[in-house]
Amino acid sequence: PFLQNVLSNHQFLHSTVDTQFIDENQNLFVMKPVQNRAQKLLHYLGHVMVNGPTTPIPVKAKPSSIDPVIPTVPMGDPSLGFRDVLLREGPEGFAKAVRAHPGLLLMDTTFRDAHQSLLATRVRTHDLKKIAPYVSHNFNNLFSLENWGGATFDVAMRFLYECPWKRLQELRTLVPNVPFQMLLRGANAVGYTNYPDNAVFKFCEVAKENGMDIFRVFDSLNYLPNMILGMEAAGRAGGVVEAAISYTGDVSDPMRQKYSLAYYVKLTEELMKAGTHVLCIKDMAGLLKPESSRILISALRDRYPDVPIHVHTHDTAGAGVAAMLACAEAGADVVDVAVDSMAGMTSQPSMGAMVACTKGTKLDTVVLGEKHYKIHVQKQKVTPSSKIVGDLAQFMVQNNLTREEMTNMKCLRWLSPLSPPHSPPSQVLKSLPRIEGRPGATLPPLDFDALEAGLRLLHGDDITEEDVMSAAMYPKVFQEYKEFTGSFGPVDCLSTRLFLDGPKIAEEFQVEIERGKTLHIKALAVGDLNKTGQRGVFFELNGQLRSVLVKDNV
Ligand code: 3PY
Ligand code: ZN
Repeated sequence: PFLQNVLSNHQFLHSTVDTQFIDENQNLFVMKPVQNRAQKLLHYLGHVMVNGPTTPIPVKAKPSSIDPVIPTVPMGDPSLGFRDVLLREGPEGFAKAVRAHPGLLLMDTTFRDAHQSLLATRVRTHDLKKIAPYVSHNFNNLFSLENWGGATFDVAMRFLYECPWKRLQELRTLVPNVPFQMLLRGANAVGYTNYPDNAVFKFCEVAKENGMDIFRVFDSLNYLPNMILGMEAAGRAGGVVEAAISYTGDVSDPMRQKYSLAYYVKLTEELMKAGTHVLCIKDMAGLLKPESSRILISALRDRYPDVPIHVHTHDTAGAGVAAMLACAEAGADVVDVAVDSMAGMTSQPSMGAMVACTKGTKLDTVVLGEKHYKIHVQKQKVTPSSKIVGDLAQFMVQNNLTREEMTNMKCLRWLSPLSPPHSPPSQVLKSLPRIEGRPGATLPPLDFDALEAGLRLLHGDDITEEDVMSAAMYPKVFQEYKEFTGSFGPVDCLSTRLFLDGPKIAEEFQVEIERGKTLHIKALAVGDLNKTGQRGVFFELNGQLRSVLVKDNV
């Protein structure tokens, strides 16, 4: 949807080109006049009005035309929370305070995993910011608010055209008292690939500087070297390190030997040696049942009486509340929940249910009175192996392979978490290069200065340290995000309905493009298709008539 010119052409920038290149690529030498932000936003709105959403959404339903009512918060600062303990006493003191807390603590996943699980990670900063003050004032007793990492980093740029770092900064200002928690994919940081070690270290450092507190570090195969790298990066940045064991199998079934209690105990021992502040059991597939919860958590509690235990699950099978209650009874300090309207199914168990089930018991969450979660009732599987499983299923369908044929290919046997592959079967890798050991260990360090210089050349001088990290994690996605916002302006200022659906004809609305600078816009008309396949879209902007020409792709 946006125009490229030579300044963002890889061949032009990175190789010698001659006049033939100019002859063959004349379109790259058409320089679009620089538009101001307001005109760019009109262009965006016109584009959506003509062509529909710029973000692939898997449902046909239109966003509601009724703006949600945002609950008010009292004047003044919110009450103190666990972040105040963390800032005062550091990660070790924080861990002690968590252990000393008498009731059950909760992590609210609504700002990350819940919408990653139910809404394809499409919740925008615009909306998170609106509810953030309420969360800060009323949910101040949470262990943490999970609001970053996992898929949110990528999706913010790729589909929502907004900066994930700005989300973190803005939420931090609005929620000063509740610790923020993120999901870090071990040595893969927030990506799907291997990064040089220094990129992972720098990523955690910048995340911490921008307001992140607790880093949940996992590796989908529990591959210890990758986990330890992520833990070191989070710890060196000054964050709370929460090493997470990905749980699979069923420890209550004596017939299942591979992921036995002994397996989890041994892995915990390694993570404790590596210096985790908090231990997490990450039941990403929702397999924990009350009995397996009791067996697993009481074994870990007995061995490690001082370390906080935090349990994460998904309510996929509907047993989430029962399992989390069993975990809490067996000695877990924290469990993950989501607000009721975003809970259940592949998301986390409901906060309201956990609060109600523990009320008046020794596990009382104390956190919330009923009045608070009234507001919320008004209305899968683990990365990257979830993607691998999906890709594998497609591969089997495309090649018409049966389960037996796949098993004979021994494709899956080398995926053994505690013993990294010796030599993956040739049927899988064929002639692809093999990496022995931890991939990051053999990658050359990332040259941040060179990366920054290249980005400045392409996008101008307002490139920040955070932008450099975004480009380090997702080079292509970052490039496309910059091109998109270069053409269409700060679309993160638009309400979600306008962002997805554009305005209705004759609708008047306001857009605050920066503090104190508000645009008054009225959508007037969409013109007929002209000979070149474009339509004029007409607006009133601050009382003046404006028009944009939009290519009709439909
Ligand atoms: C992610 O890595 O995004 C996950 O949510 C894994 O559970
Ligand atoms: Zn999860």
